[in-house]
Amino acid sequence: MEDCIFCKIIKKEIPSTIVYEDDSVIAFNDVNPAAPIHILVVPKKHIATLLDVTEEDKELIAHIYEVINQIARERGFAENGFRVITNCGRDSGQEVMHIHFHVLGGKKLGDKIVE
Ligand code: DGP
Repeated sequence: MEDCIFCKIIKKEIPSTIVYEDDSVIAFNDVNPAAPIHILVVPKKHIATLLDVTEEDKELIAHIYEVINQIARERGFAENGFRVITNCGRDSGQEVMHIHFHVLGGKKLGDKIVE
């Protein structure tokens, strides 16, 4: 999608620190990290929000969790643990309208998921 910042990252029109890429998924470091490890895992297909996921995306969504699993093991933070967050819509504070999975770790995260 033309005005989508993550589509521009996928097309390499905007630079990012890519940590994983295949035909359907890209993962890169968040520009504004909230933890020592803060990776965004993003499908290359433009899906605006979690509410726009359909039956035809089920393999893609499952694949995203495989990718997260792989990244966590390869980058050495699987054992200590991590958190995966997908914001959806206004109350969540979703800023980028291209579905993405925040992978957070590298320290003991707060006990509360929401403030
Ligand atoms: P969300 O609030 O869930 O929509 O999170 C969007 C995240 O995307 C936020 O943590 C900052 C990150 N982000 C926004 N623009 C860019 C960018 O141009 N590059 C990178 N690497 N991350 C970005």
